[in-house]
Amino acid sequence: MTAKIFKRTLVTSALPYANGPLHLGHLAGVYVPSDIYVRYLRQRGRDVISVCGSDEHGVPITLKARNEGISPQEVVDRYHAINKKAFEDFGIFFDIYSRTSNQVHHETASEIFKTLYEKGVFLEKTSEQYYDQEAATFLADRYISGTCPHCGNPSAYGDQCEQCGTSLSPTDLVNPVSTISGSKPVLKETKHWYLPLDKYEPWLREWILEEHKEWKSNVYGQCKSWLDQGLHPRAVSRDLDWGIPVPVEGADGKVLYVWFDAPIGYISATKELTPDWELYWKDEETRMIHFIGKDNIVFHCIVFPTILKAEGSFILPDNVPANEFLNLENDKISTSRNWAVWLHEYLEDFPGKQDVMRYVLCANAPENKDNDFTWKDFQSRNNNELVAVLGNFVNRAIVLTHKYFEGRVPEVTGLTDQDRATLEEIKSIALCVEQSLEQFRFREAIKNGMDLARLGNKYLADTEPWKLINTDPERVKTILNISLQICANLTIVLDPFLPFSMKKLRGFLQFGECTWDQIGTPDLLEAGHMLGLASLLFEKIEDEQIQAQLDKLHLTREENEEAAEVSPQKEEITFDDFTRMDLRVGTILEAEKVSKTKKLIKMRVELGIEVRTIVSGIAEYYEADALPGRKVCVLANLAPRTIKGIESKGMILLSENPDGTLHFVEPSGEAVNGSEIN
Ligand code: B3M
Ligand code: ZN
Repeated sequence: MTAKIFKRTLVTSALPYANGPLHLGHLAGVYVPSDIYVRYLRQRGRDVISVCGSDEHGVPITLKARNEGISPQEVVDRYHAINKKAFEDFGIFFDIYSRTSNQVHHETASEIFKTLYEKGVFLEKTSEQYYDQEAATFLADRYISGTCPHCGNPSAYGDQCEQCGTSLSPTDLVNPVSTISGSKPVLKETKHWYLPLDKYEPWLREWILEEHKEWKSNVYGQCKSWLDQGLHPRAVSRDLDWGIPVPVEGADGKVLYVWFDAPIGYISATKELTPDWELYWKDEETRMIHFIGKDNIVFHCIVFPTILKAEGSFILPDNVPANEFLNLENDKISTSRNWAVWLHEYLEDFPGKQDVMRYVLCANAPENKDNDFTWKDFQSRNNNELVAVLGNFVNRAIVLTHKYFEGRVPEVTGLTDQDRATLEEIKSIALCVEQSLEQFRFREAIKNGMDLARLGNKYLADTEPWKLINTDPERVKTILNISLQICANLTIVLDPFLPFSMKKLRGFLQFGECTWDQIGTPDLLEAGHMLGLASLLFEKIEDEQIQAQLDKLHLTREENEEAAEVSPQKEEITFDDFTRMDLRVGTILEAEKVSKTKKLIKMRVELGIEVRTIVSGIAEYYEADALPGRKVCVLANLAPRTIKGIESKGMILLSENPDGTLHFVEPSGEAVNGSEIN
């Protein structure tokens, strides 16, 4: 592969659906890497723009609106604002954060659809789809639920079973139900436009499998597997009332499929940003890079490129560095189960610590396989790496300079071999960072970047200026000069990763912004330059703070489990089945713990008809002594069972509390022994 030289770069980051807030998984997979990459290119002085925005169409938005009883527009207005702010707060920089409900986007997407339509690219097909007669609407896949034919999950969706992960089509479901009205949907004919991906398959094979062998293996592999399975025409319109109307005759009530219009959102955003947008979209010397998560690979590598190719005037992505997923404390991140760390909540709990999270997410990015975020790892990376390595080095260099030289950068009085080697090392570290970033290896890049701080720490530990100051102050001047040069270089090398902290560090050093080319140049900080005052660059994170986060998650888990434990209704029974049960009021006469058991209490219960022995597993909830005299409900005609050698005749009814403890179902105070319960 000959490396092509590009004049400019267009970076796109997946447009998040404006139907909910952003969490750590979003940042780790897409936005931290894209932001690092863009900041790095800028520092190198490259012509680069970065576009993103809200994806405001599609069923996820309409579902949210329906759930909350508000309009789709209200949903997208709310989350567009929230998500835009979350990105800003985390220092995720975009030249534009647009939205697909904008006029310019509607026009752009319509135009592209029309161009393809007029070129005769689409197939028009009539097919049968589920229709909800009560709600008078066709049902998007997500609006149909039913039993999964593979695993029997009774609440699978028309597009996917979340229990076994199989992707489904609505007609696969057993007993489909409309989630809008609860009624049984009927099949009805409807016309749609299809993108004939199959026709583009030979071209896609050549373009991806031959010309882009350099793509990340997870991306290349997924594309290859799609292509090997064979592509099929894909509908690019939907029967829905939210979205961009299909811009041709006879398409009433139909909108563009969200995955047709959303990637075009990158084009619309660029248009909105600059009148020169065509330079970024139509010039072969532009390099386009899509940052996405793995669930978006097929759309960015196969569907969107096919649309662009069919249109004919646009460039194609040069690389699609998709990441895998981030899990949270060994469990899949899930919005519906609230198993997530929300960006805004993180910043409330850790104000000013954006860089810590950026660092951890990058160092632990799910680059080639799914990865796990844990709060323990977060704490130890902060304490052992950011505080102990980076913060510690910077602090020592600056504090010692204040102490020995009144805060002025001392001059170099002569270089030893170690000094020279250390200075040389700065450039080679930067080169490693560069190479990793150019190959989208962000984990490796941040590790390499931190090597510069490790270099500084080692240099100080080896040279021990605090010992030399009394015997050889001239030598100390050189040592601190070199240490401060390392600090200055850090502000450049780590800036793409830790923009907030490097800004702070520049403040400590009274040092301006530099370009990547300046890394390793002599005397970045000139002798005599006055430093500013330093405070701590990073603070230790205490066990209690981590415990609080874990507690919060555990509370969520407990709540989920409780919700999940409301067990589904059992199989239907007849009235006769019910009347076969002899339920009666009784009074406990005696009670004693069954020896050598933890849970069992043996009771004598007056049932009106007779006195019964009943054994029940309630010792964790009741003291035997407190039981005589209590009224209980008893299933009297349950077949006798022998428990720990005691024959138990009947069962006392208990109800379960949310915490799992059991309590007597109590009859009213006036009920007498033997009264029937119906
Ligand atoms: N909104 C899906 C997602 O957030 C979608 C990405 C669009 S990128 C053009 O996963
Ligand atoms: Zn299933």
